[in-house]
Amino acid sequence: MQPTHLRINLDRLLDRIDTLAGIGAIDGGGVCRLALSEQDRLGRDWVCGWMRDLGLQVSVDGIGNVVGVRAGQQPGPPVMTGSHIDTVATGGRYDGNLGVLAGLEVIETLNDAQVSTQKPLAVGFFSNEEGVRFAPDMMGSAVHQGHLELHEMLAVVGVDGATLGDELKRIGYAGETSTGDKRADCFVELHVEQGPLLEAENQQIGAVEKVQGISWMEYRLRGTANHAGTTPMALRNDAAYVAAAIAVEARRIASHLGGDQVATVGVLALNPGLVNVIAKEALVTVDLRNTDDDKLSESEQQMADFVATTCQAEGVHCESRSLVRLQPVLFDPELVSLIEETAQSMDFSVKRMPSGAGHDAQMFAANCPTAMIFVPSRGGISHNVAEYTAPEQVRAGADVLLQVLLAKAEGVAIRGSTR
Ligand code: HGY
Ligand code: MN
Ligand code: MN
Repeated sequence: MQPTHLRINLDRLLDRIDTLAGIGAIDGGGVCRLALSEQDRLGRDWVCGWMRDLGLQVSVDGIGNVVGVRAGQQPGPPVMTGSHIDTVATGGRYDGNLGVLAGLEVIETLNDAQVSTQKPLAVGFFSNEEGVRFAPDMMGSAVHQGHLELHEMLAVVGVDGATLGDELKRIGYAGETSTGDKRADCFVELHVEQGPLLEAENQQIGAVEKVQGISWMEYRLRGTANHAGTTPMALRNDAAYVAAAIAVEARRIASHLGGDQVATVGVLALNPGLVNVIAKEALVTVDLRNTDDDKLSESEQQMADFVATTCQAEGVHCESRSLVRLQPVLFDPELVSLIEETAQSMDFSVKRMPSGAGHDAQMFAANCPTAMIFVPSRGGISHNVAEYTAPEQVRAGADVLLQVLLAKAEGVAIRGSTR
């Protein structure tokens, strides 16, 4: 009989969130814990310590994914939850971290209540979900689920010139466990929405049905450095002009396509970046996303055509490369319904919705039933130190996660247990 009355211990979960947020803490209450950095190592050490304290069997795989397993009464692939603990450089304390720590809270709640499960349970954190130091994003979970080759990812060179495999060894998380053998019965990830919908509609829980497609392009533009005062406009090869035009075109494409289309120029770096020197070089990234893959492809084509035409007209050389290209992903309808029904059974308001952000869960969706639980982000803010989710919203998400995992793992109270 599933102990449907069981609830998490909110204070314990909030304490862990605060403790982990202290590793890589930056002004404004945010976190900078870039993948495979010293802060990431410290964060990993803390979470692995908590996993071991909870009696989990901890394994580290070849790309540093860490999975803690709680044995079930039967062997077999675990019912899995988790997320990531790496952050963007200006990150918040909930993005990724909430999903991992809520998973640990579920384990501790079951331990306290002496509840066992038929199927094993597992909590994981996956390397380099953000992809801001080493592209692509969701790298660790993609390797874990067999979508990317381990040896290729170990050779990736980051924006700071470091090689991923070297950094993994340096922080002591180049593990022995094999990757790519798809070890999950199902996967449920709790995550902050990172957008405005739940708050705007005053909904407590999001039952996430899909993740939009993602395209990241990098353009390295090379013009001619020259004097800002003496060079006639017609004789310029101005890399900064092309870079700025790309940013304007990204906004035009999003407006023109409308619907779910979004477009972002996140990196725009000029060299030499001096007030009276026409830029010699520019580095530009373009992040395009859409829930509809045909529209996403159309936005990519429009951008590619624009870059080619503008570079030619300005006499600027362009080297472009794709950093990420992920199709939209649909989650498992039954699991989405279970999340929705579980939330409703707890009297939470719940909304079916897409995810605008990429998540580790999308890497599991092809291999096992997968879905996500969202909780609101205040003001829809994320990838920003002001990212915030209220304690009662954290509780709601973690309690829904607890009961969904219990249902999937067939949890039963041990006779005579206290709760
Ligand atoms: O880019 C994303 O959507 C995620 O934060 N990695
Ligand atoms: Mn995330
Ligand atoms: Mn993120």
